[in-house]
Amino acid sequence: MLFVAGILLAACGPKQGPANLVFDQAWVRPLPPGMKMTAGFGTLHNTGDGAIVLVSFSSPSFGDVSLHRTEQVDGVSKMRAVPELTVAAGEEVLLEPGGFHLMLMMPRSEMKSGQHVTLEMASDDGRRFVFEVPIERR
Ligand SMILES: [Cu+2]
Repeated sequence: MLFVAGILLAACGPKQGPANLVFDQAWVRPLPPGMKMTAGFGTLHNTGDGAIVLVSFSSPSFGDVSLHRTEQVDGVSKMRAVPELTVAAGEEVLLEPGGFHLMLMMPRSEMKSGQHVTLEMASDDGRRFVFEVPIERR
């Protein structure tokens, strides 16, 4: 619990500025047995009055985190890396199965339902946003 409290304090620290990005209803899918990757979803909501351009994604629980988008190409589902994501002021961007998702690779431990994952996002102007996201089967 101390660990979690420390993260929350860091997220509210003076260097961070106002936390204008909310990750609503966020969840991470439990790691399928034997799999080395999973995905995170939720609704990114920019509550501020300027656009947020997300350019970097990371997590202490995974060696590699990136933003992907699943697209249908000639009836075949393909994933593409998305280098940056702009969330306009007041707007929402949905991360959901079959669309945008956070690709979580190289897990550092078993990821089971009921645990939490810390996800970090950084914008092009250097702001960092930190979220505690539950691992849930949905
Ligand atoms: Cu993906």
